[in-house]
Amino acid sequence: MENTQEGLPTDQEFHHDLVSSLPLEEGMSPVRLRKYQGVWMSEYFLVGTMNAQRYFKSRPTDILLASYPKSGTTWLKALAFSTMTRTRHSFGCHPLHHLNPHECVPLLDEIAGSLESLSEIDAASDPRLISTHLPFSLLPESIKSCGCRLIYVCREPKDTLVSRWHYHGKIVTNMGKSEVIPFEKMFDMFCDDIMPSGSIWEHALGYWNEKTQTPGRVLFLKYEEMLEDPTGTLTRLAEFMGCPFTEEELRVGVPAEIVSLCSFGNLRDLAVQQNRRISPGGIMTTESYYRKGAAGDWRNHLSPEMAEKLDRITAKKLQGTGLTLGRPVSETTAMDA
Ligand code: PAP
Repeated sequence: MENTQEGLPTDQEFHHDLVSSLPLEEGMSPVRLRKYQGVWMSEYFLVGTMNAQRYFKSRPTDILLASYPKSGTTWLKALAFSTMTRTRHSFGCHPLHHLNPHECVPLLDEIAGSLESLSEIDAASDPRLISTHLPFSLLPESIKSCGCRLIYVCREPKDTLVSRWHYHGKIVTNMGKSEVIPFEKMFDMFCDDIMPSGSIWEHALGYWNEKTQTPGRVLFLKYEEMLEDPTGTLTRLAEFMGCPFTEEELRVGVPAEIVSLCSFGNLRDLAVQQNRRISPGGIMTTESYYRKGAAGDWRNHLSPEMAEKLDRITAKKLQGTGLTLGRPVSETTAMDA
């Protein structure tokens, strides 16, 4: 698979050297960010990203779950995995009872850090369910060109930021550190696109553009719509994945069973019971992926000025694209009144 000629650096050594030569940002310590191909990325995922770009061979039958971090990935993985494998597992003794959704659907950017794990994905049978936090521009060429289906989940930027900040606090604690980045500092970095996986707006737009250019290739989901109508979302998901629910499944309530298995409360309770360290890098725990599981928590963290600033950036970045993320402050306030 890789260059092993005597005297020459292996591709792995080359990738490690390349990572350490990239521009570094330490404002989100202990997470180190490196600018790679124009995007700020978590250093931890960079060798995996480079390996994936170089070696990963996508197939037209693959289904790729893509998201900006903290946008609903865990939930989407649970729903897609349990829908795709529903004829193999009974709800009474389901893999999700002992595995975290992240262990059921591998993150390409992480797993490709080990060429051995990458070859296990290579050997997996169709259809493969794989996930990524990579922006569309950084995806391996084989994914871009092979025509495989992409499912993208996006979320209100203000809530994504809040979720990220809390998650960052868990990283800090789990690594035995004490310095948590002030929320205001992360807010500024978020506005300036200095975050793992780069700009939330560019990220969403990359997949949105692919959706508009290649009809039928991308299912675009919104976290808030999933909360409002989980069964409707699941029905669309199953149809898009090519395994729609049959009349009989609808009659006996299979979609409701899946929604309930993957509900925030159920997955969080299972994670508490599982109580294990998992990825990335064995730092996080099974519980780390569940906090509030709701829309609108930004109101408890952002000042009105901060919310307005983020809404302004969102409106400007998405102007004329047809894509919307979240709702403007005035609309939210009006609804709350
Ligand atoms: P990741 O990028 O690290 O995989 P991701 O799953 O995308 O994280 O996002 C985590 C958010 O999804 C958390 O949001 P919060 O911090 O605002 O609470 C988490 O609580 C939420 N989440 C996880 N599972 C579910 C679920 N089953 N239903 C609804 N929300 C969920």
